[in-house]
Amino acid sequence: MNSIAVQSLETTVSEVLDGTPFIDIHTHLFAPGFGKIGLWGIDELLTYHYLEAELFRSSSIHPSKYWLLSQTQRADLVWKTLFVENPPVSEATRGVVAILQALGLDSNARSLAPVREYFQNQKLADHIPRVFKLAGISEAVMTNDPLDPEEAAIWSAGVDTGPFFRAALRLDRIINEWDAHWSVIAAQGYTVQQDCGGQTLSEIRRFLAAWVTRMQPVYMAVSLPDSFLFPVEDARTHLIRDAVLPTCREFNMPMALMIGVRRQVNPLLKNAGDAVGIADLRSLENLSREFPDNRFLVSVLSRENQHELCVYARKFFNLLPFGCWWFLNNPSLVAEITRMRVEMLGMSFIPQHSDARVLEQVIYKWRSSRRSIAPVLAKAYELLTVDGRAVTREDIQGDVSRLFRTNFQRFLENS
Ligand code: FIX
Ligand code: ZN
Repeated sequence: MNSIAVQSLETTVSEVLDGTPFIDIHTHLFAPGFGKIGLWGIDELLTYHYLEAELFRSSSIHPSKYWLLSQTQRADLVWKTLFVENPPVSEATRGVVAILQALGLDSNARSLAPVREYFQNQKLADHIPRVFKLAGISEAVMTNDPLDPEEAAIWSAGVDTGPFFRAALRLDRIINEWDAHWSVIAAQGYTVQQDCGGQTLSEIRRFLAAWVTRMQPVYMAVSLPDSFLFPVEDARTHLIRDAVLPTCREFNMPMALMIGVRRQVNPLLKNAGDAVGIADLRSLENLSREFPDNRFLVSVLSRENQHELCVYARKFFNLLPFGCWWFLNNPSLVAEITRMRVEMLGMSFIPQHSDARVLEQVIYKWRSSRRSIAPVLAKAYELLTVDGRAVTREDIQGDVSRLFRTNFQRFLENS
């Protein structure tokens, strides 16, 4: 048995992480067939809401003035403020530098002209596999909203998601904004009512089944506020309990719950205007216990909720924690959360997803996650070795494949 010496563990772990293509289980990317709703290229990278949030802290421009600029002008201002006038040390700004370096561009350049020229010369059909290879991912799960008029039209017209993308049926508008959207569903010929009465719930099951057939999603998903409680006497509880979860069971698919976002605490910042809050995870306890035949992929946004999530995962095997979502996707927190999960759950979780909104972001988000997770796994193997059990490369490969591929695949298949 070729056991790994303690001093070689981190190198071996890094090699195995780099050599294993991951499945990116949650992104906001789109297959080429979706046209311009799929974002890529330097102007999209620079006007990413993470960078816009940082821009408003380092520039005197008021958001209302910023939104009046063209996207090119906005990108120029972000570049000037966060990359030229200030060193790009934050996770999100450094990410852009890492992308330029990975694509062989001059990441020290101060002018955007050569970078824009590079992207203008890219063909998406060649660019996507190159970017996925650089990111070390084999496929990405999209976020697909059946009530987004532009996207829905593309699905209705028929679209091939291709080899690199899988669909996920995202239900925020239905579950969180029922009062604003029930009439849109009614207009599509479903007998639904605002009060969820009558045939509403069976009609929503029919609506969901139609979209499952059309999209072939790998899971259904919803983001939920920090104030989310289940069960309570509201439309959200009815829709989840009597429409979404039964349909998930019917099609044998998990439901992803992303809990803890406070939407639009500062609407002036648009996508950058969302925040985080500590959620009462007893809702998760109730869901996991009351629906043992449903499977829940769960990510929580608040740092303070991470430990509880691990404890609930130890109580309910139909609950699979995933990712260091959004404001947690920073090296210090990825290391902290991953260490806690290894200590409490072994390898029975999914450490990360990219949440990429712009194609090339998968490059830095996965480079950064690999860099943060390698020492955490190596430390776990070091402690195991010191405590008397030798670790082999096969052990490490098995665990890494499990963390970034088979835990997800098996949870989808309920196997
Ligand atoms: O709800 C979500 O899927 C969030 O990831 C997004 O709303 C958020 O804007 C984001 O891009 C986070 O990284
Ligand atoms: Zn997301």
